[in-house]
Amino acid sequence: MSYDDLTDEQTYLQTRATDWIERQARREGWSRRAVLKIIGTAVSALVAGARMPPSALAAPSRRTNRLMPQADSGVPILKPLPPEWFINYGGNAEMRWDTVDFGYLTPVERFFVRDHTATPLIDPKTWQLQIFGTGLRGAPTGERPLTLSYEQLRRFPSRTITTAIECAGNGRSYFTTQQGVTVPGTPWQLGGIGVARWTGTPLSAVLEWAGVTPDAVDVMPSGLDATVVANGADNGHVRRPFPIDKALDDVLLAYEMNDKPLLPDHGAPVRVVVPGWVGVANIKWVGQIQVAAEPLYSLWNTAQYRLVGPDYPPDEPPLTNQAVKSAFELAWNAELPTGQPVLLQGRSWSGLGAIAQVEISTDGGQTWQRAELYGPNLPDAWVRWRLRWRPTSTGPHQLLARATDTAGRTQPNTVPYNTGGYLFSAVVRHPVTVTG
Ligand SMILES: Nc1nc2c(c(=O)[nH]1)N[C@H]1C(S)=C(S)[C@@H](COP(=O)(O)O)O[C@H]1N2
Ligand SMILES: [Mo]
Repeated sequence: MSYDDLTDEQTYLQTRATDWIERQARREGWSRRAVLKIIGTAVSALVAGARMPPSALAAPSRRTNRLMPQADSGVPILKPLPPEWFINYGGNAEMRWDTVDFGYLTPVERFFVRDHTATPLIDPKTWQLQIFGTGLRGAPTGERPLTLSYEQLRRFPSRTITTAIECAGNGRSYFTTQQGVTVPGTPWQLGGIGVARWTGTPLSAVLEWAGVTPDAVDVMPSGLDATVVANGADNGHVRRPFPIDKALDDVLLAYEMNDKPLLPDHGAPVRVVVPGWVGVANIKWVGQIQVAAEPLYSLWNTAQYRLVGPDYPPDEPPLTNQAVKSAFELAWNAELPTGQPVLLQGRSWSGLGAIAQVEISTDGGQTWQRAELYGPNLPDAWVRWRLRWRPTSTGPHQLLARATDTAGRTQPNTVPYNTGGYLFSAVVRHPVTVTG
C-alpha cells in the first residue's frame, strides 16, 4: 500500500510503524503471532512522541556547510515586506488577501515567510547536500555522508511542479475570534499560504543515486539555519521526517521558484517541497538528508505539529496533508454600497486534491450559492472563484465561503480545538458593511 493512497492520512504513522515492524519480522524470522503481539503493543509506543528515544532530540552532527558572513540586519526576514502586501510578525510575515491582484501563481515577492529563527545566506558554491543513514546501501553515517554539490544536484533531470506551501497554523487566529479559545503561536489570518512553480531535482532520483534500500522507512531533511532553542533546550536544526513512499513519489529538491533561483527567505540555494503536506515539511536551506530503516523523530513531528486536545486520541499521528480552506480577496470590514453589483472573488485549496465546489453565503450562512470556479484547479494548489452579488440591505453582513475538495472533505462550521492551533479549516466569517 502507498501512504499516499490513504484517504485518512491521520493513520499514516501507525501504518508505517506497522510496516517497519513487519519488515523487521521478515528479516529476523519472527512468527506471525509474535508480530501481531508486537504490533499491538509497540505501535502506540512508536507513534507516541512522549516515548521517543532521547537521541531523537539530539542535534545532527557537525557539518561542513558554511554560512556566508552576513551583516547583522537585525531582522529575520531579508526581502522587503511592504505593509500593503504583508502583515509582519517579525520572523513570520503573511500575505494580505485584500491586496491580492495577481494571477494563479503567488509572485515570489508576495509569498509569505515563516522562519523558526532567521533567514541565513548560503553560498551555492560551498553548499553541499549530505546524505546518510541506515536506509542506504553501506549505511553511510552523518560523519561520513555521501555528498552532492549544487552543480551536481542540478545535473539530474529536473522536474517542475505547481503546488502550495501553507503553514499548518494558517488561520489560527480564528480559533480565538470564532471559537473563543486561545492558542499559542503566530496569529495567522489566512495569508500563510502561497502557490508557486517549483523546479528542482526529484528526491527519488537522489535517493536512487544514494542507494536507497527496500528497508528504508523514513526520510528526514534538515535545514542549515540556526538551531532552535526553546525553554533552554537546543532542539537542533529544523527537520521533520516523512515516509519513504512520499519521498519516492513527488517530493522535490527545489532550486527555482517561479522560474528564478530561490530567494534566501524561501530556502536558497535548495529547499524541500512536499506537495500537499503541512508547511513545516518543506525544509528550507536543506543541508542534510537522513534515510533510515527505522521511524525517525524530531521536535517537529512529536511535541509540535500534532493534533493534541480533548477531542483527539492521545496517539494522534503527526500532521501530514493540509486541510480545506477558503479566503476572500477582500478587506476585512470592507464597505460595499447597497444596490451596486460587486464581484466577490477568492480562492480555495486543499492538501488532498483539487477543489470540487465552492459555495458562498452573503447572509451569515442561511442561504448558499455556487461560486464560479475559473482558471487552473490543480491538486495541492488552489482554485480561483467568483460570484456576482448585489447587496440589498444595509448594515453589517457576514460573507462565508465553503469549499469541498475532490477527496470529499467540506469545510465545517467549527473544528475541534487543538493546543497548537493547527489546521483551522472551519468556514471563516468575513465581516463587511453594506452602506446606504
Ligand atoms: N530550515 C527551515 N525550514 C523551514 C522552516 C524553518 O524555519 N527552517 N519553516 C517551515 C515552516 S513552519 C513553513 S510554514 C515553511 C514556510 O516556507 P516559506 O517561508 O518559504 O513560505 O517553511 C518550512 N521550512
Ligand atoms: Mo509553518
